[in-house]
Amino acid sequence: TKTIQDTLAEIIPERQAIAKELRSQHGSKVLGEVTVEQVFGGMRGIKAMLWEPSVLDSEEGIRFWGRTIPECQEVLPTAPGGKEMLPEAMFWYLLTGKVPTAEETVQFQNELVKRSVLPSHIESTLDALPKTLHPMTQFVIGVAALNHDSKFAAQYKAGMKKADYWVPTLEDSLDCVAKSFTIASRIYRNTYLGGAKDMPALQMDKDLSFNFANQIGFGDSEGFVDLIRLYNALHTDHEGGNVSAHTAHLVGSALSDPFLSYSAALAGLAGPLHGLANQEVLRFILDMVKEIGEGASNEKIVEFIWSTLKKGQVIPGYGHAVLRKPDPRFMALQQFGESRPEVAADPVFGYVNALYKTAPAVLTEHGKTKNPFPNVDAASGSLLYHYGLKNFDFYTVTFGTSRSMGALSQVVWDRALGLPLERPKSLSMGAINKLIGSP
Ligand code: FAM
Repeated sequence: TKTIQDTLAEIIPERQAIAKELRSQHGSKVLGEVTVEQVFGGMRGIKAMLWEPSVLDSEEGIRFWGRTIPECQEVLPTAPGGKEMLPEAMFWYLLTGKVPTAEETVQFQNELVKRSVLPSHIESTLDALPKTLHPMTQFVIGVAALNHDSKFAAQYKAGMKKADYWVPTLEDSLDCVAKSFTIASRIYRNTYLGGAKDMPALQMDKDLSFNFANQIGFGDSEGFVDLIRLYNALHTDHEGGNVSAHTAHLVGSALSDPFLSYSAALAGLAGPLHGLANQEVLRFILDMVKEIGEGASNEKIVEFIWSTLKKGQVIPGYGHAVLRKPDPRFMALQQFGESRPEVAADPVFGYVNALYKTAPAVLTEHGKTKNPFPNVDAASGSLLYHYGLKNFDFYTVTFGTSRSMGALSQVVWDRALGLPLERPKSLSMGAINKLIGSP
C-alpha cells in the first residue's frame, strides 16, 4: 500500500506540467474584468485565485475534484460498522484527487491518529487558558503554538530548495489536521468538563472522529460518531474564496508554516458571518422555541422570522456569497437526520425543516438577500444538539477540525506548484477616480 507521501510525489509532476502548459500557452487569456462595484463589494465573483481540491457552482453547489457530495458518499470508504464517508478518506482525496482504496484509507487513518498525540507544551498551554475564553480563541492559540515543532519552519531556516517546499509542508499539514482533533477535544474537556485529567486515551486502531467523540464523552453513541464523520467530511472544503480557506492560502503564501496559516484561518472561521453561524442558528432556534413553543404552526414561525428581520438582524444559516440554491451540504445533513427516526422526531430538528419550508419565501419577500436558501449551518448545530452536544459555543470548533483538511490540501499544492506571495493591488477612492477618468 502506497503512503500519501509516495502518492503525492507521483502526482505532483503531472500537475506541475499542466500548470506549466496553462501558463505558457494561455498566460495572457482573459478570465474576467473587475468593476468598481466589485472593489467595494468584497471582491465577489472576481476569478483571481488557483484552488485545486474543489470548485463551487452557484446552482449545484460544491464539487470535490469534480465529484458532487452524493458521488463522494458513493465512492469514499466508510469505517467498519459506520455508514458515513470517513473524513480521512476525504482528506486523502482532497490532497491527491484520487479516491483512496480501503487499505490506503486504513493506513492513512492510522498515520493521522498516531500524529494526533499532542506535545506536552500544547497541553499545558491549553490547560492554562481561562474557561471563559471562547473555544475558537483557544483553538487559534493551540494551533498557532504547534508552530514550535514545524518541520517547514526548521528546514526553511536550515536552507531548503523551493522544489522541496511541499515535502515539509505536507508533514506539517498532516500534523496540523491530526492534532486539531485532539486540541479540540482538550478544549471541550477544559471548558465544559472541569479539565482534561480524565480524558480517555487515544485508541490507535480507531479513526479521528471516533477518538474525538470518545474523548469528549460521546464514544458510546454510534449515531454521534457517524454524524461527526459526516460533519467532518462535508465541511472540509468549499473552494478558495471563503474567509477561512482564503486566509490559509494568503498567510501560507508568505511562507508562514501550515500551523500559523491555519491558525489565522481559524480566526476568520470564528466570525458570525462565516463559521460562527452554526452556533448562531442554534441560538436562533432555541430563542424561537422559547417564544413560540415546540411544534408551533408555520404562521407563528413566519412571524418570528419577520420579527428578527425587522430588528435588522440576519436569519443565520440562510444566504450565501456564492450559492443560489439550497446547499447540498445542508441536504446531506438533513438526509442524515431524516434517515434516523429518533433524530427526525426531535423538535429542534423539526424546526430546521420548518424553517426550510418557510424562511426562503420570507427572505424572498424581504427582498435583500441574493440567496434565500439554507447553507450548511442551517442544519449542522441541530444534529449535534440532538445527540447531547449542547454547548453551542463549541460548534465552530468542529467546523474547524474539518476545514483544516481542505485549506491545508491547497497549501500543499500552493508549495508544490511554486505559487508566489499573494499581493493583489488595492486602490484609494482618489486612485479609482483617476483610473476611470472621473474628475
Ligand atoms: N438574513 C437577512 N438578511 C440577509 C441574509 C439573511 N440570512 N443574507 C443576506 N442578507 C442581506 C445582507 O445582510 C445584505 O444586506 P445589506 O445590503 O443591508 O448589507 C443583503 O442581504 C445582500 O447580501 P447578499 O449579497 O445576499 O449576501 P453576502 O454575499 O453579502 O453575504 C452571507 C453572504 C452568508 C454573509 C449572508 O447571506 C448572511 O449574513 N447570512 C447569515 C449568516 C450565515 O448563515 N453565514 C454562514 C455562511 C456559511 F455558508 C458559512 O460560511 N459557514
